[in-house]
Amino acid sequence: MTIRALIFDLDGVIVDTARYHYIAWREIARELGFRFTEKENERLKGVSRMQSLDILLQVGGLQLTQHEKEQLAEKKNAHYLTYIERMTAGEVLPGVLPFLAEAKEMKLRVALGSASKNAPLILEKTMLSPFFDCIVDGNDVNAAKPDPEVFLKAAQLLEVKPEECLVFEDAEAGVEAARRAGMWCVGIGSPQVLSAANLVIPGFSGFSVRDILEKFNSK
Ligand code: B16
Ligand code: MG
Repeated sequence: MTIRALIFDLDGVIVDTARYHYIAWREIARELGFRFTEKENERLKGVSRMQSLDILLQVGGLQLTQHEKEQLAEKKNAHYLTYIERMTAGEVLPGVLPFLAEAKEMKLRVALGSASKNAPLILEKTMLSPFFDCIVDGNDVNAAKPDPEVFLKAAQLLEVKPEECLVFEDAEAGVEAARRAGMWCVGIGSPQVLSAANLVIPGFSGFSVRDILEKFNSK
């Protein structure tokens, strides 16, 4: 078995947009009249925009109509975009740039598999778009992670088999999606939380693509 493609999640793996999501959701909660804490925000990581809103409303004990929910999600996104528009290459997480450059040099296929509908804009602002052969994001899928759809679509576009793909994920639901897709998975974060991953590293700093692939190739 040989890994031919790398698929990266975005938020929490390549950049840390969670704090911008948090500021924007907290503002919506404030307008609705309740507090939304950073700890509660952890539940939104890797989850789609509408599912995030459902969790927020659950925290506030509120029930709204579909129309009201759509308006709130739009409002949150407009607020979130004011932060995203100002993002720069300096916000790419440590070690990511050399890792992507090495993958390119090794002629591996590289895809993004993210729940975010803003993924292309974030890659553009952080100057990472040229590293990706394809982007599969929240605009392209019907089922959110832990459903494997996002990663299976990426493999299809890259014309590789699932077992030739290595996924990098920071969220439990994302690790599950990768494993359900029949792919290998490196968790970025804590081994306790991401125990379903084949390997867990704290971040990309100090890790080369060659080091990581050695652990998977011909397994
Ligand atoms: P948007 P990922 C996810 O990104 C975030 O982790 C999650 O908090 C967010 O709700 C979701 O994207 C949708 O984002 O509102 O921009 O469409 O981790 O899958 O890259
Ligand atoms: Mg993530």
